[in-house]
Amino acid sequence: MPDWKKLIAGKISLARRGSRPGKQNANERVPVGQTLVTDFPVLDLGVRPEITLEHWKLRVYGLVENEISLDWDAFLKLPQVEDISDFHCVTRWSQLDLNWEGVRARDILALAKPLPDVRFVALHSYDGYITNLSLEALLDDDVIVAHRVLGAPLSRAHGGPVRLVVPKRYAWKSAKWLKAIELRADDRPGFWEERGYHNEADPWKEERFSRN
Ligand SMILES: Nc1nc2c(c(=O)[nH]1)N[C@H]1C(S)=C(S)[C@@H](COP(=O)(O)O)O[C@H]1N2
Ligand SMILES: [Mo]
Repeated sequence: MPDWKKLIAGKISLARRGSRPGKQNANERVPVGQTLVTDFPVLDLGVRPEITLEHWKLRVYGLVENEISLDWDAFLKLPQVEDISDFHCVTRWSQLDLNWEGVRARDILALAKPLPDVRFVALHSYDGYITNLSLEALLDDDVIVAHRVLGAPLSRAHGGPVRLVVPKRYAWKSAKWLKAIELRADDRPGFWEERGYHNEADPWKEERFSRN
């Protein structure tokens, strides 16, 4: 088992650390307080579930007319897109130009026919992780349910076989090992949101913490 207390404290202290002058704004695509990296770090709670393609399923449930559970073949038959976007982690690294391949989250949602009172979503992962988004944020056209990046199948470390990618939010909203999308009328904080991280998480507004 990971040492949760140590992990959580470590992450929060990294995110709280003052930004580094000099390195800031060297590139207008890098939000304030972030430093560019090119090695695509791996970050998570340390539980990296192994899900075979045979057993993998993605469920969409909650306030929907038509609950769905996609298996691997059904998922690959959906319209596939490639989207190049930047990835910003609250622990202050950013990686530019990741070319994600997969299915737009909005296309998957449409299959489930969301009811009119849906305003929020909860993303559930195979490692037990949960994060939340507004419906609006999930429907953005750069939000991808991804199974490939950098020209190769998504590795288990980066959330394979399938993860969510939400480029306009800090990376903790990009749920790895995605298992289910729950459509809700009310918002409910996820793992990090319950521990003081900002509910919206827009890196361009430096929405790191919900309070200072
Ligand atoms: N299921 C799951 N998704 C997760 C996490 C996690 O612990 N579990 N960590 C989040 C955090 S805090 C970050 S910064 C990114 C890191 O993604 P990467 O490891 O591909 O860089 O994944 C996010 N998605
Ligand atoms: Mo993170």
